[in-house]
Amino acid sequence: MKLYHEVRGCSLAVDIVARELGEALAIEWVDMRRKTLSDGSDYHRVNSKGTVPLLLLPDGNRLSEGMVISQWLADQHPGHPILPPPGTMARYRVLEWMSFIAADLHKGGFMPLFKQTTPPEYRAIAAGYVASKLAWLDDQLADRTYLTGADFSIADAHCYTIAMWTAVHGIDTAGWPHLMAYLARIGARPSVRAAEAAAAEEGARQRAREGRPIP
Ligand SMILES: N[C@@H](CCC(=O)N[C@@H](CS)C(=O)NCC(=O)O)C(=O)O
Repeated sequence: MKLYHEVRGCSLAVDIVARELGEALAIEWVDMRRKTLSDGSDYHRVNSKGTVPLLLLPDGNRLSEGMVISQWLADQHPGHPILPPPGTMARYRVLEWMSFIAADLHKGGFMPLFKQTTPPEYRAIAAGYVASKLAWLDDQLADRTYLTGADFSIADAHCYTIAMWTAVHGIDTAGWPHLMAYLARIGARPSVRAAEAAAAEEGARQRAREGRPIP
């Protein structure tokens, strides 16, 4: 299986989930500024939406949308604690978190901060929105190890990936101690360290190729 991935992209969550499950994915890095693959071809020919993640399945199907890809991967491993069985309330709780992270935190909150075209007045509104969501998240994390309790789930991979964008945007998390502890806990998982190392290596390769200094 092949994962179409971006350095610092939300596709990191899928890579983490795959590594948790012991699924060896081939990674194809997408240049999202140019929307091209390493051979220079147009990424839209793989995903007409032009977004990552996308997973190329063994039967040739292409699956997009991170929260769906992570569910598909987990469902290849029935009984794995990363996603409770279909039909159970525990599974709906995981999906409830996934929706919040994808819609509110990612698209509603961080996306305007990434866009160069966001007017400064709206940037301030988006930053306030992110802060309010993270403050709520911090509160939720006061009494639990992972989002839905004792087990690391696909929602944690997703939440970690998006919440770590605070570092990209210089958002100070010191006022949210439960969130900080949660991110440190997840960041220490071997799956996360490996997925982040792969992205960092690719980031360094890209910067070297483009003649940019490696920070
Ligand atoms: N709804 C999609 C959104 C994915 C998404 O926005 N990915 C970003 C990277 S984090 C992207 O590909 N952005 C490029 C673009 O929107 O053109 C999902 O949740 O998988």
